Amino acid sequence: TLIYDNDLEDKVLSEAPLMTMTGNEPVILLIDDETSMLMYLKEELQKQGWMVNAIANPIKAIAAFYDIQPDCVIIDVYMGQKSGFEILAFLKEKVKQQFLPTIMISSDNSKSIRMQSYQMGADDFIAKPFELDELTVRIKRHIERKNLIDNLLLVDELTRVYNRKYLNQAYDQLRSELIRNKETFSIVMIDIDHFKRVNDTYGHLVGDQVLKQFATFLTNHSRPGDIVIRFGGEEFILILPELSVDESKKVIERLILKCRDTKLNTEKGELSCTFSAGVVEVNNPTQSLEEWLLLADNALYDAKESGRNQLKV
Ligand code: GH3
Ligand code: MG
Ligand code: MG
Ligand code: MG
Repeated sequence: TLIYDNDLEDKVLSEAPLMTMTGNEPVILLIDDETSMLMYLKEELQKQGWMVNAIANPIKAIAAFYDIQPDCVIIDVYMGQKSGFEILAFLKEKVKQQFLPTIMISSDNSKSIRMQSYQMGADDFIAKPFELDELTVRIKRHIERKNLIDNLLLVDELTRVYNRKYLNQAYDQLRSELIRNKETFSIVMIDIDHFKRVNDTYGHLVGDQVLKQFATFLTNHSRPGDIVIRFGGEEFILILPELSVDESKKVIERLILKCRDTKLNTEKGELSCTFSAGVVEVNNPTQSLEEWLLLADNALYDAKESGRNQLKV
C-alpha cells in the first residue's frame, strides 16, 4: 500500500525528535512512506541499541539528512512523490568519497528493481516481507564495515579539513602535553550563523560550497600547529595549542571581523557569512574531551543567544 499521510508522518517526526550522534550508538535513517512499516521497524531496530530516525516523507528525509548524519540508510523503493532511487542518487552524490551503507527495501523483488538498486550503488537489497533477524544481522554487518572504514579516515570529505575522529586523537596528544609540560590549549567551537538560510535560499549545493570555503578561510587564517576540524554540519572546532583563553579570544575576535569581510565564491556569486563561537581553555587533564566540548558548546549557545556574530567564554 502506498500511503502518504502527512499527519501520521508529522506524528512520527514529532514523537521522535531528530536523533543525532550523541553517544556511540549507530544512527540509522529509515525512509518508508508506509507508516505502519516505519513504526514497526523503528521499534524493532531500536531494540538493537541503534538510534533510529524514521521518516515517511522522502523530501523531509533529504532535508534532515545533514542533521542526522546516519551510519546506515534504509530506503523503501516505492514512495508517493519521490522514488527511493531518487533518494539513493542524492545520497550517492552527497557522500561521494565517504562510505555510507545504503539498503534498498521493497516488496517488488523483481530482478530489474534489484539490478537498479545495485547499479545505482546500493550496498544491499532486502525484499519485503523480510525476516527481521536476517535484516538486523545484515544492517549490523554494514555498520561494522562503515566503522572500520571510518576509522581509517581522518579527513572530512567535503571540506578537506580534519574530521571529528581526528579530534579525539588530537585531544589525547595535547592532553599528554598538558600533563608533561603544563601546556594549556584552547578549544573553540564555531557555528556558522543562520546557515539554514543559505541552504533555503540557494540550495544545498551552494551550502556545500560555502562550507568548503569557510573551512578554507579557517585554515588560511590559522597558525601552523592550529588544528581545524569539521565537527559536523556547519560546526567547526579550532584547537589552538599553547593559547590561553584570553589569547584565543583575541585571535577569534580578529577572525570574526575578517570573516564578515571575506567573500565566499559560489556558483550563485559571492556570499559572506558570520559565525558564533565558544571558547574553553583546557587546563586540567582530568576532564574529558566531552566535558570540555560541553563547556565550549554552552559558551557557543550563549554567543548565539546574545545575537550571534560573536564569541563567548
Ligand atoms: P544558527 O545561527 O542558530 O546556528 O542557525 P543555523 O541555521 O545555522 O542552524 P541550524 O543548526 O538550525 O541549521 C544548520 C543547517 O546546516 C541545517 C542543515 O541542513 C545544514 N547542513 C548541515 N550539514 C550540511 C552540509 O553538509 N551541507 C549543507 N548544504 N548543509 C548542511
Ligand atoms: Mg512504499
Ligand atoms: Mg549548528
Ligand atoms: Mg548554525
